[in-house]
Amino acid sequence: MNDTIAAIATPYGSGGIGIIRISGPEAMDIAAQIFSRTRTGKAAPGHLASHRVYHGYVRDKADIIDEVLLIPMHGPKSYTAEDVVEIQAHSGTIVLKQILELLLSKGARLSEPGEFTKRAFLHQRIDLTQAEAVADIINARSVSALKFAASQNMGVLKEQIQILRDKLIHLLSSVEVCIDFPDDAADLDVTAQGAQILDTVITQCKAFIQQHEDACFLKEGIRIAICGKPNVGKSSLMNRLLTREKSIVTAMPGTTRDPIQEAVNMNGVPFVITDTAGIHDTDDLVEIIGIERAKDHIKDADLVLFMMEPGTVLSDKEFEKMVPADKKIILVTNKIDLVQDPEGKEKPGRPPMPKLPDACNDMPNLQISALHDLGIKQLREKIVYLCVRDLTMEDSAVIPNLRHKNALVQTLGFLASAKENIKNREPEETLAIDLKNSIDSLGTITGETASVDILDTIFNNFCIGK
Ligand SMILES: Nc1nc2c(ncn2[C@@H]2O[C@H](COP(=O)(O)OP(=O)(O)O)[C@@H](O)[C@H]2O)c(=O)[nH]1
Ligand SMILES: [Mg+2]
Repeated sequence: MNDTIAAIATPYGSGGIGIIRISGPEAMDIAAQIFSRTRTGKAAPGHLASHRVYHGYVRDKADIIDEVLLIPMHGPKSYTAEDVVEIQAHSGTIVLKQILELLLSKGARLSEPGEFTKRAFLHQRIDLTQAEAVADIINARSVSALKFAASQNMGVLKEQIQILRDKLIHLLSSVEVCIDFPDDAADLDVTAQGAQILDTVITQCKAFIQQHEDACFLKEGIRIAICGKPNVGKSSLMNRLLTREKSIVTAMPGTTRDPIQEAVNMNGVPFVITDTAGIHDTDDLVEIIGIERAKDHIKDADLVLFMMEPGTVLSDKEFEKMVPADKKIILVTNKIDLVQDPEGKEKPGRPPMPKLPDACNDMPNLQISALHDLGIKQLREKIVYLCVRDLTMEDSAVIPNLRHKNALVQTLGFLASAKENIKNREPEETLAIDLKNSIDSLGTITGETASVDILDTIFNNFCIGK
């Protein structure tokens, strides 16, 4: 962290403004070397006051590269907690590159991915959960994902983990008193007090894990698989839900072979929808593979849309073969236009409604026409309702990510062992080891005890300039 880094912080391409960011001990000096207040080259002010906006020009000797705004921020009141300068230039690939190259020629180093945020973490301006939230905010694909990322960025998860960690640290210090001064500690009932603290921390860790299980799909997307026999209109429905033509629709059965997957937002909730090959008996090798893949997607899905058309007849066995028993299912009868006219009057000579096994009686059952856009809005509402109705999240709720969850599971292991030790009246030294391990394990979440590997994995996923 002894050198000064620079990078283009805004996306490549043309735009209104492009920002170049410099951070490190030489940031002010380097910026002053390329900046002048006037066209003719009146030098930069000797001292760049913090948090002010300077208008001027970036110059390479006599050549003016661009007219810019320059914003110096003295550490620690900056993103990285170091001296930072942001240069707002016109956004074009060439102009930004030229300014960056000029900065590099004056002694700055091109930053690595996520290095600005990593410096903020290493200077303890933010913890690891907040750093991860920065990436989550950038990558958020839905309102809900953004909401949770933003609250994590404000330090909500960090604070809650710290509370648990502090409880354990407090307990550990009492245990250590008992170890060091066994005579004086007779009055200190560490075991009773310890068991109670352990229970509180265990309950909270479990609640966090549950929150991950319940709600991580709000970050990653609820998985929906559309399945059914060939030609019932699965691809047509996929396109309707996406509101664009993604899946190929033809009157020929067996058109969709590879599963087609796409992310979509419904009512601010992210979904990942998969259109699958129609399931039926076939000799076509490609179709057989497609059907196997379809079954995998159905198995993994959080919700299955089981599609039929008028005239479909399904036996118990057939239905079971297509959808595993424990799935959340919405039955969707498509091509309702063949049965009713737009006013809901039955058409003469209409095909009969699908005949389904008794097991389907209690499942939600909707009638749509993917071709004529009938009942799609109701289907969307039903999908969102079924998937998120149980989810009453407070605004300050946190959703631990997979890394946090794994650390919590590991912590629970140490805490369970600590409880056993208390129960079996093992020596205090053993309890102290379990407590230390659980404290360290919680510390990997906030970064207090995270290894270099963990840090690298997290920050390498950032873009350059962040
Ligand atoms: N009448 C009618 N035809 C439809 C409807 N939805 C789809 N189709 C037609 O049914 C055929 C099969 O559709 P497709 O989406 O490829 O079915 P998939 O094989 O299940 O993916 C195509 O000719 C579609 O135009 C509908 O709501 N009404
Ligand atoms: Mg299809």
